[in-house]
Amino acid sequence: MSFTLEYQIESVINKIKHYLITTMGRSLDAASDAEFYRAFSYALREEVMINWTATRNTIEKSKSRKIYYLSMEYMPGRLLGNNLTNIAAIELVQQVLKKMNRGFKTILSIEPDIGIGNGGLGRLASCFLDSLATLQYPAIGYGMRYHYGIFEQALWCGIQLERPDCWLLLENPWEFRRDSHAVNVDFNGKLVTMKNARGETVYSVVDQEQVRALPYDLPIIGYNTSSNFSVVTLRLWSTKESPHNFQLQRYNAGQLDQAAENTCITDVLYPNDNNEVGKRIRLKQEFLLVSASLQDIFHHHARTNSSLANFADEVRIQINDTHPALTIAELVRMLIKNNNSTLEEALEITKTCCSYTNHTVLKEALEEWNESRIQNLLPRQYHIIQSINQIFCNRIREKFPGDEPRVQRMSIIGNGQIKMANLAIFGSHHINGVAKLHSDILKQEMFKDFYEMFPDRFTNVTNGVTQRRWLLYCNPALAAFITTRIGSGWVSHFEELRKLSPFANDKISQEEFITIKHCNKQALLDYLATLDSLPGCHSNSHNSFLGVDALFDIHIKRVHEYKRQLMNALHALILYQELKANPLARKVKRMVIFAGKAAPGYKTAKDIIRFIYCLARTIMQDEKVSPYLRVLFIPNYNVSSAEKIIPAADLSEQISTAGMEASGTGNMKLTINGALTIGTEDGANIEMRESVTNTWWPFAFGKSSEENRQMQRDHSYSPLRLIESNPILAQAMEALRNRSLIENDAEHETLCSLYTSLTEGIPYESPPDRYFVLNDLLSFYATQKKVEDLYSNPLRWAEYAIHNIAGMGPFSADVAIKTYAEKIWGLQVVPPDPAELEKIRAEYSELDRCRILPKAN
Ligand code: 26W
Repeated sequence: MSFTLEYQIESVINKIKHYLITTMGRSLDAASDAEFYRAFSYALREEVMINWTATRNTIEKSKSRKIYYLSMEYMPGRLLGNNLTNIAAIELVQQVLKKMNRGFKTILSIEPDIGIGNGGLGRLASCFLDSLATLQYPAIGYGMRYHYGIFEQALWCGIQLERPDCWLLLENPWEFRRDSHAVNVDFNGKLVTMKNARGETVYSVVDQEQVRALPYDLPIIGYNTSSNFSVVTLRLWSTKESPHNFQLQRYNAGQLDQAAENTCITDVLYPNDNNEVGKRIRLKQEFLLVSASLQDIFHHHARTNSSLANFADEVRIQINDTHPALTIAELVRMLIKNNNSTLEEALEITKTCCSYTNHTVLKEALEEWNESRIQNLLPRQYHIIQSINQIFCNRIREKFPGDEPRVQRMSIIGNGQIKMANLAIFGSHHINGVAKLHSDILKQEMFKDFYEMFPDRFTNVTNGVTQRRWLLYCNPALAAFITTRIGSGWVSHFEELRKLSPFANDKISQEEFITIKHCNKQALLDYLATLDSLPGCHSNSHNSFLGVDALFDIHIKRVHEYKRQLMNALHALILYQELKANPLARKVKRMVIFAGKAAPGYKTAKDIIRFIYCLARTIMQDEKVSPYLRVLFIPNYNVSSAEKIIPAADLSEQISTAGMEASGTGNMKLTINGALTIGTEDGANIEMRESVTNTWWPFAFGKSSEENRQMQRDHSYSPLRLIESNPILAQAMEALRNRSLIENDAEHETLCSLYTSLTEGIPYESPPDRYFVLNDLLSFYATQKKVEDLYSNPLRWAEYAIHNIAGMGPFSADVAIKTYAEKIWGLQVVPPDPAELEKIRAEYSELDRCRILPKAN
C-alpha cells in the first residue's frame, strides 16, 4: 500500500495529537517541547514496533544462527534523529513539525544523550548494532542499563569537574521494560557439588545472594529505503527496580550500604578508559552481564529447540574486550549442568560459540581479578576456571614439552590473579584486533605465546563507523553533495564512495565543498556561542572565535597521555611564541579545538586539560596574537557534540604514539566529513592512508611503532638531550615553568608537574616522556607547516579532502560486520519475512481502532 505524502503528514499529526491527549492530557497548543517530543516519539514508535515484532518472529521461526554481542558499554547517543534517518523519514517529519509549528532541532535536542560507555569501544558497539540491523543479520546486543552513564564534564578554571549523568530523568519512549524476561544472578554462597549424568562435577551453591536482573529493550533500527526495515534489540540489564535486591535485614541492622549493594550494581558506569582498577562492584557488574545474558540466550534457544543439541550450531557470542570474558567459565558451567556435558565437551562447545575482540595494547588496561575475590564472589565459576586452567596447562605442556616458563606465562591463574585475556583466548575460536597493525602487535608481542599455540585463531577485523549517523544524519549538506554526484548507493554500500574521486579536481565541486564546510563551521560557531561557559573565552560572543576561514584544527577523544593532546597543546604553544615574536609570521588563522573527558582518577590527563585552559586563556588575552590563533576546549564531549564538531573539521588530529592506538574510529568519522588527517602511523590511520593513497595523504609524521618499540627496549630515548639541542623545544618547555602562562600557584604546580613528567618521569614507575611527545613534536611541527601551506590554497585543499572521502569505503561498520559475519561467525542474513510483516500490520490496524464508544447513527 502506498499513501500520498499529504495523507502521511496528516496521519502523523493526528497520531501526535492522539498521544498528547491520551498519555499526557495535553492539547497541542499547551504541550511543552518535552511533551511534544514524547508524543512524537510514541507516534513514530508505532511504525517501529511492527518491524521489530516481525524481525523477532522471523528470526525465531528461521532457526538460523544468531549473534549475541556482549558489551559492557554502548554509546548510542540520541536515537530519534538517527531513527528518522534510517527509516528515511527526515523530510516527512520536517514537514510535519513545520505544520505543527515546532522546531525540528529543538525537538531533537530534548532527548538526552545515551552515554552508557566510555569512548571508542562503546561507540564501536553502537555502530556495529546499526550495521547488524541494516544488513539484517539475526542479532541481539546485551549491555548494562547504568542509571548514571559517563559523567558530565564541567570545567571550572580549567579543572575538570564530574557531575552525574542522569539520562533517565525523563521517561524514555525508546525503552521497553520486559518484566517477563527478568532472571536471577547468584553471587557468593556455599559450594555444593553433585555429578551430572555423565559423572562430571556440577557446581551449585546454597545460601547464595540472589540478584534479579531486569531487562530493558531498545530498538535499533536498520537503514532501509523500503518499509521492510529490520530492528535489532539492544537488551540492557538493570538491578535497580527489583524490590528483592534490597536487603531489608541488613538495613534493619543499620548497614545501609550493604543493604543497597545489589540494587546499586547497575547504578554507575565505571568511568575508566584503558585503566583497570579491579573493584568488587565492577566484577559484580561484569558477571551480571554474563550470567543474565547467557540465561537469556538459553531461554531464546529453548523457544525453538527441545534440547541443547543444536546450541553450538545456532549460537555465536562476541566478547567485546575481556569485560564479559567470564562468559567462557559460565557457559562451560551451564553446559555441564543443563546439557550433561563433560568438561571437555562443554569447553569444545564454548569454544565453538565464542570469539573475543581485543581493543587495547595498554598493559594497565589488561583485566586481572584477584583469585580470592573471584573465589568468594563466584565460587562455582572459580572452580570451573581452575578446571579449565588445568586442561589448558596440560595442553601447553603437550605442545611445548619442558617449557615450564611458557606455561607460567600463559596460565589463566598465576600470582594470585585470574587473567581474563588468557581465559578469553583459550575459550574462543577467534581472537581479533581492530586494525592490521594492532592485530600484528597482538600476534607478535602481547599474545605471542598464544599465537604460537593457536596461530589459526588470530585474525584482524579493522573497525568501521556507520555512515548513516556519521555522514548522512550529521552532515546532510555533504551527504547531498555526494548523492548528487554518485547517487545514494553509498548509504548502504560505502565502497561506492570511490566514484567520487573524478570530482576531486573539478573546480565547481571544490567550491561547493568549501561552501558546505564553511556552513558547517558557522553552525559549530553558532552552537559554541550558546554554551554556558567556554573555557578560555571572555564571553561566548562570536568574537571569542575566529571566523569560518580559519583552519579548524580538531582534536577530540578521551584525554590520555598516549593520545598526546599534550603534544598538540605544546605545538599550539610554539605557534603562540612564534606569533608573539612576529605577529605577521602566519598567513593561516587557526582554531585549535580540543574536546574529551579525562578519567576522574587520572591526574596527568586532568593536568593536560588544565594546561590547555591556561594556554587558551593566555592566547585569548594577547591582543596581538588572538586574531590569528585560538585554543578552545569544548566541555562534555559526547556523541551529540561530536555530531556538531565533526562536520566542521578541516584538520583531524590522530597523533597517538605509534603502536598504542588500537584502531581509532574518530579518525574515520572526521575523514568521511571532509577533514584531512595529520597523523602518526598508528591504528587504522595506516590503512586509511593506504586506501586514500600516499599522494592524497600528505600529513603523516612521526616515529613508527617499530622505532618506538626499539627505543623502549634499549632505553635510548632522552628527552632532555632533545630539549637541550633544540631551541624551539627549549623555549616551549621553558614556558611550562616560567609562570608566563599561569595566574596562580596551583596552575604553576600543574604545569611544572607536566614538565617533570616529560623530563624526569617518576623514578621506578615511569620513564621520562613515556609516550615520546617531545620526540615526535618537531616532526609534528614541520608537518603542521605543510598543513598551513596547503590550507592557503583552498581549492587544492578541497581536492585533497574529496580524495580522502573517496578512499573511505573500507571503513564503514558494514564492512567490518560483514567480515565478522563471514569470517568469524558464519552468519546468514535473515530479513523480516514479508508475510510476517503483513500479518502484523493487519493485526495492528485491526487493533488500532477504538471500539469502546457506541456507533453513532
Ligand atoms: C577495564 C578498563 C577498561 C575500560 C575500557 C579497559 C579498556 C577499555 C577499552 C577497551 C578502551 C577502548 O575503548 N579502546 C578503544 O577501542 C576502540 C574500538 O575498537 C579503538 O578504536 C581505540 O583505538 C581503542 O582505544
